[in-house]
Amino acid sequence: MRPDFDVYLITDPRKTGGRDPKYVIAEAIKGGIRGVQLREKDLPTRRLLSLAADLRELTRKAGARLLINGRIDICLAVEADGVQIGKDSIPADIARGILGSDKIIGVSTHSLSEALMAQSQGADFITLGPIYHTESKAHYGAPLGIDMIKRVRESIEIPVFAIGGIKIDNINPLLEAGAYGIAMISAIIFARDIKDAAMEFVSKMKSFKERTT
Ligand code: TZP
Repeated sequence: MRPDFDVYLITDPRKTGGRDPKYVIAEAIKGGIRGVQLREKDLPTRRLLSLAADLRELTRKAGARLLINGRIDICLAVEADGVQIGKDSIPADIARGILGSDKIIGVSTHSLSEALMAQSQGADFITLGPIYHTESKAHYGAPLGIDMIKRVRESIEIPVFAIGGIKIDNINPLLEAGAYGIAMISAIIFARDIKDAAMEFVSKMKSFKERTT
């Protein structure tokens, strides 16, 4: 299923400035975010399940999508909208076999070959990055740069979300290069005013799309 959101917010417990993830996501939703990925890799399963259930309630009330990083079991248990598959997760084609066509499957990619593989395995969209420098993913090495978005876009049909170092003032080149959406952690969840930061991204995205379609 094609994602019906274009600003994709990813959680990270180390980036909330000590604030409760439920508060953070609630504020982001008030600011207009309609795509959320729960990515809490260090939480024990029962705490993850409980947080996922709370976020499911929040997102459902707002008509926002909730994807769970790497955990098909949690996705099914809380009736989330889908999963985000990373290198250490169950592969996308196996996830698709389990989840069927009604769930959204996003795949995290870092190169053209990973993007091609994700599409061939039935991903609905990919995240591609880090495009810009980001502290979170310094271990991925040098940023891929804008040209990689163009190359990937020319090679695959599914939507590409640019990720890594996304800030309000650097999104236009990503969209001009063909990114369908943007995905971020710190620019929203570390913001002092989360709702305002979310609103800025959502409205900038909207005005870019209005100008170009
Ligand atoms: N994948 C590639 S870069 C990245 C992920 C999860 C981190 C993005 O974090 P930020 O704070 O938006 O740069």
